[in-house]
Amino acid sequence: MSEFEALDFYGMDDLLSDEQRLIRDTVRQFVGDKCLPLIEEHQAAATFPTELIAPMAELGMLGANFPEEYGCAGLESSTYGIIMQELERGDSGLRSFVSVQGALCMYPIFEFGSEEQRREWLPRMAAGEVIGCFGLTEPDAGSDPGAMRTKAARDGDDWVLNGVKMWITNGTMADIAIVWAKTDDGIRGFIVPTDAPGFQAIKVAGKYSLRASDTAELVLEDVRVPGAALLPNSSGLRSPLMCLNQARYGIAWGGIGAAQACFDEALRYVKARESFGKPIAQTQLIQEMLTEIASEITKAQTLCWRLGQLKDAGRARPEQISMAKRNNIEMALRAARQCREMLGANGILDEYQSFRHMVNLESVYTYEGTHQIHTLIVGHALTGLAAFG
Ligand code: TGC
Ligand code: FAD
Repeated sequence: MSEFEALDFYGMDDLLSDEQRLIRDTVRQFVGDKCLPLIEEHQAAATFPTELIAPMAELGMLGANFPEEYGCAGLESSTYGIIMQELERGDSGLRSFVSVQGALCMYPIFEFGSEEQRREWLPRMAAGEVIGCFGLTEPDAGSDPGAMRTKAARDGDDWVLNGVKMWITNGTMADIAIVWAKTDDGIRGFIVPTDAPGFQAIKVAGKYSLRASDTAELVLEDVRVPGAALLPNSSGLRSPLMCLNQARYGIAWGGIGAAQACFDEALRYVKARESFGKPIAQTQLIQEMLTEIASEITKAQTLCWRLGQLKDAGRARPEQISMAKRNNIEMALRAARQCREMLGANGILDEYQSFRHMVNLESVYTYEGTHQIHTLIVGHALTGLAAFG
C-alpha cells in the first residue's frame, strides 16, 4: 500500500462516479502535500493552519454541498462526505474547520436566513474571505442546549445579546458568530460580527486534544446588533439541532478517514517491523487486530454510503445520523488506539500519526453530541421513550 492509498476492502471505490473519484483524489493529494507536512508543527504550537484556508476554498471545499448560485460547488451528500473523510485522514482539526464553516455556519444562513443574508454571506464564506463559528454550547449547557442562558432582547429595531458560549471551534479567528440565544419567542439564531463592541473571544488553552484547531470561549456583554442580524426563519431548539444533523453527517464520514490513516500507517509498520525473526505482521495477534480494524472500517464505509443516499433523497432521519456518528467515531477511536499499540514505543512519537488521531478523536467522541447522547437518541427512536432526563 503506497503512502496515499487507503484501505478499501470491499471496493467501495467502484461505487464512485468519475467526478467523485477525481474529487477524492484531489483532496487526498491536498492533504498529503499540504496538510501532513505542517500538521505536527501546529499540533505542537496548538494553532490552526490558517495557511490552508485559501487553498481549501479554491478547491471548493467550504460549503461544498450548497448551490452554485451562492458561489458553492453544489455537490451531492456522498461527495461532500468523501471530502470530510479525506480531510480527517489528515487531521480532525482540519475537518472540524470545514464542518463548522459549512455545516454549522453556512447551513443556518442558507436554511434560516433571508435571501439578502444568503447573498451577503454565503459567497464570501465559500471563498474563505469570511470565517464563521457556531455558538450553541455554554459552560453549564452542553448535552442539554435547551438549558442555555444566553439571552437576546429587543431594543427598538436592534437586538442586545448577553451570555457566554464555550468550546467554540474557529472562535478566535471568526469574522462572524452564529449565536443561539433565548428570546421572548424562544430560541433564535443571530449573525453576530465578532468585532461588535462587547464581543470577546478567548482562546481555550491547555488542550491535549484537537490542538490544531481554534477553540474559544465567547463572551457577549450587551452586544448590540441590528434587526437584520436575526435569522428570520430560525424557530426554537429545533433550528440549531437541524444544523447539528448536517455536521454530524460529515463527522461520520470523517471517522472513516481518521481510522484509515491509522490503519494504513500500522499496516506498513507491522510488515516492516521484525520481532523473533519475522515481521510482526506474521503473528496471529497482530493479524487479529488488523482484521478487526479493517472489518470495522468497511462496515463504517457501507453505513455512510447508505446514509448519503438517504440524505440526498431527503430521507435521512436524525437518529440514523446519530447512529453513524456514534458508531464511526467509537470505531475510529478504538482503531487509533490499537494502531498506536501495534507501533510499540514508536507509536508515542510525533513522527507517526495514530497517537495524534487518537487524542483528537477524544474530542470528536464528545462534541456534536457525546457518544452517550447519541445512544439515547437512537434508544429514543427504537423505543419511543426519551431517557435523557
Ligand atoms: P427535544 O425536545 O428532543 O427537541 C426539541 C425540538 O427539536 C426537534 N429535534 C430535532 N430536529 C432536527 N434534528 C434533530 N437532530 C433534532 N432533535 C430534536 C424535536 O423534534 C423538537 O421539535 P419541536 O418542533 O417539537 O420543538 O430536545 P431536548 O431538549 O430534549 O434535547 C434533545 C437532545 C439531547 C437530543 C439534544 O439537545 C442534543 O442533541 N444534545 C446534544 C448537544 C450537541 O450535540 N451539541 C453540539 C454543539 S455544536 C458542536 O459540538 C460543534 S463541534 C464542531 C466541530 O466539528 O469542530
Ligand atoms: P456534559 O453535557 O456536561 O456531559 C458530561 C458527561 O455526562 C458526558 O459523558 C455525557 O455523555 C454525560 N451525560 C450528559 N447527559 C447525560 C444523560 N442524560 N445521560 C447519560 N449521560 C449523560 N460546541 C459548540 O456549540 N460549538 C462548537 O464549535 C464546539 N466545538 C467544540 C470543540 C471541542 C474541541 C470540544 C471538546 C467541544 C466543542 N463543542 C462545541 C462543545 C460540545 O458540543 C460539548 O462539549 C458537548 O455537547 C458535551 O457537552 P459538555 O462538554 O458540557 O458535557
